[in-house]
Amino acid sequence: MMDRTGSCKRKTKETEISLKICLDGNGRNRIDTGIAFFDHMLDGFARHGLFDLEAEVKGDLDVDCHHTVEDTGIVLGQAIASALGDKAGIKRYGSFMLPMDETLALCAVDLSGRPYLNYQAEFTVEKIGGLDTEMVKEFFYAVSYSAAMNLHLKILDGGNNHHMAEALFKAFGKALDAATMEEPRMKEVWSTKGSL
Ligand SMILES: [Mn+2]
Repeated sequence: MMDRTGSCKRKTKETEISLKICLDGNGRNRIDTGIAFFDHMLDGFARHGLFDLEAEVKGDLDVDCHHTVEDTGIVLGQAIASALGDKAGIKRYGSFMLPMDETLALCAVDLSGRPYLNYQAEFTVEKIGGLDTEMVKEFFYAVSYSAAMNLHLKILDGGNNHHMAEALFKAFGKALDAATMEEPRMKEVWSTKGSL
């Protein structure tokens, strides 16, 4: 398989982002979004998905974290889509159930070309570090539409808000790793329609 790396740069009045992801990496990452807790989440995603990830994000954090987190999701989704190319010879579906102490998170992914987010997570605090908890959903929503993936995320059991957020990001990494993995028995695009 060719080098599955995707890069994306995006600049608006609100954010300036440069991001690169290699789907066949080993989890090495260099992430700076200006929000330490969000960096910690993206590190968990990359590390446990075995993706090499570089992300340099300069956002209008003096406003709040909204644009920074949402736009990072948009750019990450675009980079994933670009790394995947025509999606020939990959497993397409992936899912993972990730425990973190009292928390149990589920993530299921279909790299279907049809964006959809089903997100069920109830946080009980408004903020974790510098990250507004309502932005966790916005991040995954942005990834789902910009990568055109069907993404289901669910907290089946929770308690500690840090664990809940982290379990979602790690479960997403594991599920996406499974979905992007090569399937040697399948040479073409795995769809009855012939394209994804
Ligand atoms: Mn943590």
